[in-house]
Amino acid sequence: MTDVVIYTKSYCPYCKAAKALLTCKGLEFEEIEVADDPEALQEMITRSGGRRTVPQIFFGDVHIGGHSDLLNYYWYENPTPNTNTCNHVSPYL
Ligand SMILES: N[C@@H](CCC(=O)N[C@@H](CS)C(=O)NCC(=O)O)C(=O)O
Repeated sequence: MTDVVIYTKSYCPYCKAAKALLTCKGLEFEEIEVADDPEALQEMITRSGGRRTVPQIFFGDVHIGGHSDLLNYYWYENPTPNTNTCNHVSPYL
C-alpha cells in the first residue's frame, strides 16, 4: 500500500479533521509534527512546493495538499462508497 504521510501541528483543527478522515477511509498514516521541528517544517515546505499551512498530506510521492484538498480528492477525484459517511468529519466541530 502507498505510504501516507501527514505533516501536522498539534493545535490544528484541520489536522485533526484530516487525520479523522484518513482513519475513516481505513488508511494508516505517518504523522510528522512540525511545530517544534524546523527541519521537518522545511521538509514539508519543500515537498509541498512552498505551502506553509498544516496539514500537508502525501500519498507516496503525490502531494494531495491540505484538509480541503483531501476533501476534494475524495469527493471529486476518487469517490468511494463511504464518501458520504466519511466527509462529515469537520474541523469546526
Ligand atoms: N485550507 C487549509 C487551512 C489550513 C490552515 O489554515 N491551517 C492553519 C492551522 S489549523 C495553519 O497552518 N496556520 C498557519 C500556522 O499555523 O503556521 C486546509 O484545508 O488545510
